[in-house]
Amino acid sequence: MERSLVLIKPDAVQRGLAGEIISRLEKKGLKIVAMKMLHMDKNLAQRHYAIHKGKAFFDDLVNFITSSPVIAIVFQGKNAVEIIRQMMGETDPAKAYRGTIRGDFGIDIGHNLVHGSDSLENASKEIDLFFSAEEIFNYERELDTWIY
Ligand code: IDP
Ligand code: MG
Repeated sequence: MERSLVLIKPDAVQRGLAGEIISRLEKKGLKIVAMKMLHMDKNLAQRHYAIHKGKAFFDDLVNFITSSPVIAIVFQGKNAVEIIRQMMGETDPAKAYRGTIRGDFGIDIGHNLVHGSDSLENASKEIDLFFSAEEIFNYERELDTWIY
């Protein structure tokens, strides 16, 4: 089963949208296997967004993601990476379809509420940045036999 790292970003936590976002992903059938609240420091932010270093928005992005606590979650499920990207919607909420998290709740690209890994390779790297092996749970859910 695939795993993906989701961050409920500072704007979503501040706006009281954490429950709504987690609920959407849970109701889809994805399983939470790790979760924590943390205030990201600059070092973690720069490592998490290393691929964007040098871009015009990099400093704003690091300042934003470290401005207030986030909730980090590992979701597990078949095609979890792609399903979560679809449910998040386009990076720019103005272009994101209604029915997606960003399309329903966001307006500005700098305040797009949620992060989700964009590939299996990056998911693995990002999960390792936020969680130790002991913080990720292996458990069975009875309802998985009704999802798969
Ligand atoms: P993603 O979050 O949809 O994967 P990325 O291109 O990986 O989008 O960009 C990472 C984050 O950087 C975005 O979620 C957004 O918060 C921010 N970002 C991306 N492009 C811009 C921009 O042009 N202006 C301001 N912020 C941006
Ligand atoms: Mg990305």
